[in-house]
Amino acid sequence: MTRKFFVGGNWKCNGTVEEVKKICCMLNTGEVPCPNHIDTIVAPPFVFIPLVKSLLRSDFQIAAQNCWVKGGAFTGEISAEMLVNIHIPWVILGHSERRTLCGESNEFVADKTEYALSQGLKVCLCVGESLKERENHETSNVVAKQTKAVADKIGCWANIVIAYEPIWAIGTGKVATPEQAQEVHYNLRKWLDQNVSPQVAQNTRIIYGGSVTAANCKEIGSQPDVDGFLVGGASLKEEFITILNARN
Ligand code: G2H
Repeated sequence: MTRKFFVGGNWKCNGTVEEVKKICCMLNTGEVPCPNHIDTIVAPPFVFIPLVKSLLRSDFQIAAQNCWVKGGAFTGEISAEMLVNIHIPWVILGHSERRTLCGESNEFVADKTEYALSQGLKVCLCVGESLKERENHETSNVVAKQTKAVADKIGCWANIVIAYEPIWAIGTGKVATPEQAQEVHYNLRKWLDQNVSPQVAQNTRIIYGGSVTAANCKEIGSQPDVDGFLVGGASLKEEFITILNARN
């Protein structure tokens, strides 16, 4: 089967009301592939989600950049239930900025993934190695370990997209070569084949993230195991439209 192309725009901690309005206008007027050929998600900061939801055309789906598990005494957090309650279909979990800055462990990311899925959210699960781990030839092991933590807790992969984001390529302008991306995606798919099931390996979309731009998206996106992108900096700019058209 062919896996549907998937592109996410992760706005991270950026924007003002005025800027959000401009980005939505840019997206609404952009020429993008029809939703039969692409799934597009846009992940604004929490406070702008209602605004984006009210402005954006319906073929762009909205994602949160994170969520907690069950609601309760967790000051400053947003629960999976709250996202469901305001009809947000997607959440990004395990982004390396949260793993690094907020100390999120593989197990915690797996707990959140399990819980988000149980509430009906779809999850864009981020994995990826540091520069030191790559230099020590640990990339495949690190990515497999991060994925295994989730595989140990969930039974169904239909609502998961895996984003491979090498930490050394995030926001650095230092992008993985198409060969490097393909190698990790291939190995991760092989891991899924051997440790989850051939069907899950075949069907699960594995997207690449880390300094994706209009200039590099076509070449990376043409690799057989690269099913799309998670885009940070470039998703705030006009070039995001070019990235959405990377397969055209
Ligand atoms: C990686 C990516 C988006 P950028 O974090 O998830 O960001 O494209 O800015 O490297």
